[in-house]
Parts: sequence; C-alpha cells; structure tokens
Amino acid sequence: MMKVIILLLLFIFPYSIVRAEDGSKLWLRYVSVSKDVAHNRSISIHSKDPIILLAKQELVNFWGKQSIELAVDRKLTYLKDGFKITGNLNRIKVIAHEPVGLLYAAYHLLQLQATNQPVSNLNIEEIPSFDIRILNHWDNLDRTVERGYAGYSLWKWDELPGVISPRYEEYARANASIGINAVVINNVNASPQILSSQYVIKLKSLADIFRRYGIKVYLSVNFSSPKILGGTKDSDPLNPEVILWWKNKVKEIYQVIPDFGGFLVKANSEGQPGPQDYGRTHADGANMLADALKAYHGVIMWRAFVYNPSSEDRAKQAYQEFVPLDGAFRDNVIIQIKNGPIDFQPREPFNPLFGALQKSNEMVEFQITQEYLGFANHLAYLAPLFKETLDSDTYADGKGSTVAKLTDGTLRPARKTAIAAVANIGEDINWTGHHFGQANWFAFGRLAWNHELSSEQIAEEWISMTFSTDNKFIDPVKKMMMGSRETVVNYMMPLGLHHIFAFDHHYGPEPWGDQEGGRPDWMPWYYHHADTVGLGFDRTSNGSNAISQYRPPIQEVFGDIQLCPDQYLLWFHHVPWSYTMKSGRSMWDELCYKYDAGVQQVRAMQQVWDRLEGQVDQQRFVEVQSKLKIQSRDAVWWKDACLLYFQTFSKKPIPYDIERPVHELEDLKKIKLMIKHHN
Ligand code: GCV
Repeated sequence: MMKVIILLLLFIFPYSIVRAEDGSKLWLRYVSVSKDVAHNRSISIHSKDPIILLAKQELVNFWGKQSIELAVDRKLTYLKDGFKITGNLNRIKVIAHEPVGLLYAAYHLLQLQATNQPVSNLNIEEIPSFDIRILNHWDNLDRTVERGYAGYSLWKWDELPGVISPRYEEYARANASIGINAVVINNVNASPQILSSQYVIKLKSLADIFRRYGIKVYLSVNFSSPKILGGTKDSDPLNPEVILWWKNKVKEIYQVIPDFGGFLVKANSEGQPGPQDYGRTHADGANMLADALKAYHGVIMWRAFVYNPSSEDRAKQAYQEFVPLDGAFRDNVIIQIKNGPIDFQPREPFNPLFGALQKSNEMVEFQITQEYLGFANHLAYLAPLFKETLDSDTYADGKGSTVAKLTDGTLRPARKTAIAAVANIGEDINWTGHHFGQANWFAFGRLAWNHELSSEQIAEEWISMTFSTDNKFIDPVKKMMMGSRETVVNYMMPLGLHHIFAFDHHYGPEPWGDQEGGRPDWMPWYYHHADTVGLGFDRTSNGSNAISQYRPPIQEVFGDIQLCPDQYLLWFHHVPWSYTMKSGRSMWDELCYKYDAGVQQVRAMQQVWDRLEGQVDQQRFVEVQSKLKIQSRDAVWWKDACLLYFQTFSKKPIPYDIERPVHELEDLKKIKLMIKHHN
C-alpha cells in the first residue's frame, strides 16, 4: 500500500519536491557518475597513502570529466598543504607537497564541477593562508553545547569508542572539503575529565576517523587538572610535581594519538583556574604546557580573553595583561585573540592586541555560533564580519598591517600560523539549526584557506553548491546574505552600541538590564551609558582612554568624534542626543532610523525568500521562511525595546515617518526567556 502511495506521489509531484531535503547534505551534493563516464576516464595515483586513496575515491565516485593524475612532489615545500592543478580537455595533473593537498585538490575540482565552472583549461595554484585552520567546539562531556543552538553535541561520549556514529565521518569530510584541518573537541570551560585515560581512548576513536581527512584533534584543558585528576598538591605551573604530571599526561596522549595537535587554554578568565591562582603569569602557565608538548611538535593556543570586574574598562584589560608579557612566550605558544576587545558582538572594532604583541605569535578567534546574533533563529551571513576584522589595518608595522597579514605570517614570520572559530555545529539534522548557518561554517573554512576571497564569492560558491546553480536563485539570495549581518547590527546595536543583551542567554534586548549585586561588566548600562546628555561609552582620553591602545592614525580617527566612523561612534564616544551626525540628522533620529532600517531590511529578506518558492525544495523553503518570520518579529522587539528605553533619556519623539512601536516598554521589560546556559 505504502509503495503505491509513494509511486502516486512521485507521479503527482516532481521528484525534487517529495525528496527529503533536510539539509543534512550541507554543500556536499556531488552527483555520482555513471559507469559509462567512469569507464572513459581514469583517476591515477602513485601511492597507497590512505589520504591519497580517499582523494582518488572521491574523484572516482563523482568526477564526470577528463582523466586525472594525482602526485605528491616532496620538493614543492612552498605549496605547504596546498596544490597545483594544470590540464586541458583530455587530462588534468594535480601536484601537492602533502598527501592531504591532493584531497583538497579533489574537493576543489568537485566544487568547480558542481558550480558549473570551466575545467577544460586549468592552471590553478592554491596555498592556504594559515597553517592551522581550526574549529573550536564548546561541547561539554554531558553533550550540552555552550552557546550551541543546533542541538546536542555530535560527540556521543557514552557510546565511544564502541559505537561510531556515521556523522563523525560526514563531519570530517565536510571540514576537509573546505580545508579545515584541526578541531578542538571540547569546551574551553573544560572539564578535567577529558584528560582521564578513559576519555583519551574515546578521543582516539575520533582522531582515527578525522586523520583520514587530514584533521588533527586538539583538547581544551582545565588548568587545575593535575590537582583534580592527578591528586597533586596544587596546579602551580612551577611545581615540579605539576610539571611532571603534565609531561606524563602529554606522553600518554601521544602514545595513543601520535598526531595529536595540542591544547587550547582558557585560564584566569570568567572563573576558570589558571597560573595567576598561584601568583604566576600567563606566560608561566603557557610555557609549562608548551614545554611538555614541544618534543611532539604540539602547540598551545592560549586565550587572551581575560577580564575582571574592576574599575578598568573591560575593553582594555586583555591588552594590559598580555602586552607586558610580550616576548616571554615559547615559540610553540600562539596567543588566541577574539576579533574584538569585548566579546563577539554584532560589530566591534578590531582588538588592539593585534600587532601590539611584537614578539609573540598571535591568532584570531571568531565565533561562528550566533551567541550574539540571534542564535540559530536569525539569518546573518558572517563572512563580511570575518573580513571586516581580517582587513582592519592596525598600522602596527606601518600602513597595510592588517590583522590578516599580522597573523598569516606575511609580516610576522611564525613557526605555525593559525586561525580559529567557535563552531555552530550540533546534532540537528541540518547540522547548524538554521540552513543558512551552514554558510558561516563554510565561509570560515574558505577564509581560513584564503582570506583574500570576497564574501560575495564565498556566498556564491555556497549557494550554488547547497541550493541551486540557477542565477535567478543565486543573485537574490546572495544579495540577501550580503546585507544580512548589517541588518542584524541595525536592529540590535547600531552606531557602535554593544552588549545590551538580556542577561546570561544573550538572545533578546535588555538595555535596562540590571542584576542586584551582579558584575557591572555584565550589565548593559556598563556599555551604553545612557543618560540625559546622551548615549555611548567614552573611551577617549576624557574617558577610559581605550583609544590609547590603538596606533596612530587609527587612534586619532577613533578618538575624534568628527572622524570616528558612525559604525563605531557609540563604542568610543558618549554622544549628545542632539549631536549632528554626518547624515545631518541628530544622533537620536539617526538611531531611530537605523533600528527602523533593520526591521525593514528583515521584511525585505522575507520578500526575497518568499518569491523563491518553487525554486528550492519545499522543506528547506518552509524552514527558512519560518525562521525569517521569527527574525522579523524579533527585529521589531529589538527596535521597540531599545528605542522606547533610550527615549526615557532622550525625551525626544521617534521620527513620525517611521513605524510606530507596537509594544509597551513595561511589557517588554517583563519578558524573561527561560533559555538555559550550560557551562
Ligand atoms: C565559553 C562569552 C560567552 C561564554 C564563553 C566565553 C569565552 O563570555 O558568553 O559562554 O565561555 O565567552 O569565550 O570563554
């Protein structure tokens, strides 16, 4: 009976409509080639290396064009783990320095094919921008994910190593297809248990799968592990007993996982333990671990995300902590710095630590998971945000010292360069909660591979691989994606406003937020400083003087209210409500228009998407459509909450030509979302 119904459905509806399209395939929708095609071309290799065999297999399965020869040339060190592809209509030759380079080349070719690019006359050379291209999972051992909005963790620790979910390999393949070659498996708020022998064995089973795709595993470690797990008196980095504990633990890990990557450490930050608990410095702590890893070529990624409740501006604290330690870190330590000085806000100026450290390795940490951008409910394409930071000129080594060039080895040669991002991946069938969240995972990988790619190009690649190669679909969707991050900035925090989120879960607006006895640096008023005079955080020399951490001429630009770009105005200045903006409007009016623009822009996104019905499978169409409805309602919520609240200080009318508020401020203040935040 069932069979009959299915046949009937297939007859009535075109195949694409009834086909289950749940997003689980990500951008990997290569079409298997027919026997005939396969018969007429050859894929040849000269090695039994498992990664090369995999590269061959992918091409055998999906490459529908001319013959290909894949070879490793150990002399071509300059290629790193990149590749060269040359060829004509009859034959393609792929050369790499590393076996994994051939796998990346295979995915490159498959991407060209999937996006209908010409492959008849190829002359391609790709060398990745960064050596380590790493995802940071904030996954806990109980499978909750800190700031994760796509379900539980992929890692089923209770089943490992006995049961291997097929998703581990699918995950590895997706990463390899965009050049990601490293993953930190667990939350930076790390459980010491991850280092127990039992977990090391579980980790091995993941590492064995990932290795086939050129991916190394790393662990976040808890600085108190020696005391908690090993029973040492303390975890003082200068205590010989502690040093020995780490040495032995590292040895144990490498015995089981010979290509283990290293440790990521959040120390003395937001309540996590660290070397300062014993009067030692971040350098003492990092170096002790670096020494333990050195013999195995392991790396320490030591986070600079540190701040304490004090009278000092939070935005200044990482710089103050780390700049005096410059030069004190071992060469296998990389200081991992969040893109902005506060915390992954919809928009922040670049972190002044970039380039301020002259003699220490630095890397950027981005956040793909949308902790501060509407979770998995809002569509926000983040390549423009990533590029905004990477392309920021710090002037550290003169003009042109962009964050990208400071961290990719161009200006500051490093043993190993790296770039990280906090993953947005979970157990959800579509991996990222929102179908368009996949684009941010993809975009991070592509930019880590080549930070010179444009956001547009990456969007186009992703859309055509994920949805459709039809320009009638690609063009409007690309346009919608390109504006989406600015849209979120507009309805959440325009003009440099930041951190006015609801307490703890960071979903909705709470500019009025206050918790009795709570940390001031976790309260919105700490950041917006609204009063009868105006709005914004004075970080000039009259205020916290955070601008002094930037170099000239950036310092002058950010520090001068006339020169400061609108997008950072309220980040650096306390601006009078009636201040005349570059547009000629008062600051208050400008603020109102920005919030309103945000709302209108989400509505326009809905219109774009609704028009595309029928050009995309129904399941993904409806799921995205419904998320856009949520985003639209949330945008109005943000606009009303912020404007009605700030109006209590500005005492000015909301310009009459924009949409009127639909909420009462007092009602909005009562909203308390019960979103659990798992540490
Ligand atoms: C992992 C922010 C987040 C925390 C996160 C922290 C960090 O404060 O809200 O959940 O903790 O950043 O990056 O360490």
